[in-house]
Amino acid sequence: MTIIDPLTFPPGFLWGAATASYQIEGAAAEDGRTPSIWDTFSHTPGRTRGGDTGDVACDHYHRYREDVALMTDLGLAAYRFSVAWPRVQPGGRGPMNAKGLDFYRRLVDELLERDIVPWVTLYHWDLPQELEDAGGWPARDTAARFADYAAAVHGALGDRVRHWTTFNEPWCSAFLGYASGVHAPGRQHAPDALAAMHHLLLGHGEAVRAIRANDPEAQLGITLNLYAISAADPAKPGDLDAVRRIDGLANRIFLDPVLLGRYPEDVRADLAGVSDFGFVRDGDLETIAAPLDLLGINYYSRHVVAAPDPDAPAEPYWRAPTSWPGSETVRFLKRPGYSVTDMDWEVDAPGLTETLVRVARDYPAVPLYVTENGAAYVDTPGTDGAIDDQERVAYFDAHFRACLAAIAEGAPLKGYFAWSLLDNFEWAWGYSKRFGMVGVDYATQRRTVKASGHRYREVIKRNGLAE
Ligand code: IFM
Repeated sequence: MTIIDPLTFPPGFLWGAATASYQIEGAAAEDGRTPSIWDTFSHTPGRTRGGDTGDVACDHYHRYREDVALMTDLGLAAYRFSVAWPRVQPGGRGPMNAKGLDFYRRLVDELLERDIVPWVTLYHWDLPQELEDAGGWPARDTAARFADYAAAVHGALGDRVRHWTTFNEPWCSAFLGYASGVHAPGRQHAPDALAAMHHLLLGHGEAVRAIRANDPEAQLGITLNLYAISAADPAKPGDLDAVRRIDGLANRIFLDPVLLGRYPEDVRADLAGVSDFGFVRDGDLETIAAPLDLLGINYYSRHVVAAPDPDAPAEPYWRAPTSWPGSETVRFLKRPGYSVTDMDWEVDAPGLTETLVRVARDYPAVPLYVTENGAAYVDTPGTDGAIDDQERVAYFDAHFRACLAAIAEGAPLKGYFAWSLLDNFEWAWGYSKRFGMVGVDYATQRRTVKASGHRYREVIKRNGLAE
């Protein structure tokens, strides 16, 4: 009888770390790169904490060799990074920029030389500004532009890159970008946010189709930011309805079209006052539901929600209410006794198990990868420069256990990517939030592996936990 050690991951489990172009690359105006919506947004006074921009970030564009060496030092088997669209196709249409593509060619070569699997995300939020000026994601044409760009990047790198993610967290691009406006391009128009959502998904489906036509063996997927959602009081029907609404708007509105080929009817009904979904054309959902080889799940926290209660006004919550068109009345609650990260997100590792098991249960079978998971904490280097980030060590440890529990329950989880390899530009929060397993001193660009990075190396080496 085979005894499966409950602390060991299945053989071949893929251990990696993730980053994104605008958050680390810098070199914002080099070698032909043109502005993205995040350049414009971050250079607009008042949009980011302290006016921070990604102009320099971690200077990864120039230091990628050093960073890949760090990956080897950590023992990473895979590295998930994104391609900056305006670097490789300035303006978002027309000819490709050889110098921009060369950067990613060099990066991929460096990874392969070190036996690290390159995993490309085609879109992690840096839409070329010219495409935003032409209507952005609320405009249908942007989906076609994305598919062209995706096919061209695949054409350049597809001989060496086998794993492709079309979009990272389209919820953020649509709802934070076009509804609450806390992300680029900073628009606040709920109907446009829904049109953006649909066109992001359409772009996904069209890109999958285009890449598949040229490369039937490519591993193709999308990454969604999914949440565990629970009721403040499961005995209250109003709270349960709040769960249904937020699960609909956070999870099912993306999972259902991608994996089932339809938008959830109840969510469409919740959104009836916002949009008639007139942007959906015949055949779109078939395109969006193109068969996938994998699903990426980014998990950070749980939402605890309740029905409206005029006598118990909710704490202000940064994602509510404007990021949730159709759910303005739902209260997002903090639970006493739960620790929070520096993002003020509750730490809830069992929510990761719940999320993985739920996707495996409710949707057609597809290999799952945690493509992001991690935590921001305030790191204070010791006098010797060491960064002893024990809170992050504990966060990761709890989430590794959550992955093991999901696998034990039958979820087809094949890999895990820590967010993030490096401290980086945390969008509207600028450099004030640190997510890295490797610390970055932005004044000197010195990298320091934190205690969490050292622990990750041990976990990868053991393919599991010691105790
Ligand atoms: O930094 C982001 C990343 O770009 C997308 N997922 C969530 C991370 C932490 O907020």
